[in-house]
Amino acid sequence: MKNIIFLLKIYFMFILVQPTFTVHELKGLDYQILEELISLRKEVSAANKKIERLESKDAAGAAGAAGDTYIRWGRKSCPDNETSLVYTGFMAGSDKSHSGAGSNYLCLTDTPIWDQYRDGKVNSLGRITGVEYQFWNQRSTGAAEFFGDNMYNHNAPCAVCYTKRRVSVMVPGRNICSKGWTMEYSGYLVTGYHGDASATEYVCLDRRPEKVVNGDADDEDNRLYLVEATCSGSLACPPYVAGREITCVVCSL
Ligand SMILES: [Ca+2]
Ligand SMILES: [Ca+2]
Ligand SMILES: [Ca+2]
Repeated sequence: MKNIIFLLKIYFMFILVQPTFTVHELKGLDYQILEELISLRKEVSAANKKIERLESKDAAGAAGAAGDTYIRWGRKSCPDNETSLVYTGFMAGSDKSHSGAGSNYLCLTDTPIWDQYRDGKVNSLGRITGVEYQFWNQRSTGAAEFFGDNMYNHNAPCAVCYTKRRVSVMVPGRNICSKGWTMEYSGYLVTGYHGDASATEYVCLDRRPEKVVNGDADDEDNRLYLVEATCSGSLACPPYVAGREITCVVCSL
């Protein structure tokens, strides 16, 4: 059938054009069109594949492949603003008397899974402790005026939170976010005691922290304090004020 149509086309072209072309030339023309058609089909196929790739990339983004995580110190849940919980844990770090230990706080999972282990024998001195709210200067109230409850000697939990927003940042010294940013949580800057041997870290403790169950013993191994401005040296005062407790906020965009 295709051959018949092809021959009919040639016949009518001969009639209409009053052949300045030979059959051979027309066949050549047809092959040229065919080649161009094949080439166009290849280009369309490549373009379709490219579109499919871009669409699947978009879908991955929409499904949450992008985003950021942060630690919400002092809480076992994540803010109710389109964030989700990655895991809950115990705030952990180095013993206050150990000068050579890790200086960072960890959000140590509350559901550990073990690999090889050997209990009851100390093989090395890489150690980790929990962390307790100390706030010694506010111990008469347990810093309830800051945190809404008596926190003294209670141990601190933490939560690792995932946000679909692209990036998050902790801003020390403020408790609201800049325009266009979303607040994840706000609170007070905390760290270890300046007189202890161990180095610790400055982190943002939620302004309404929770307590680890049965963690109210006076453990004294790793203690959290509010952070105050020191105005006798290099810190700019104003805007900072001697002895005033510094706020913090975690913002995302
Ligand atoms: Ca404790
Ligand atoms: Ca204590
Ligand atoms: Ca103070």
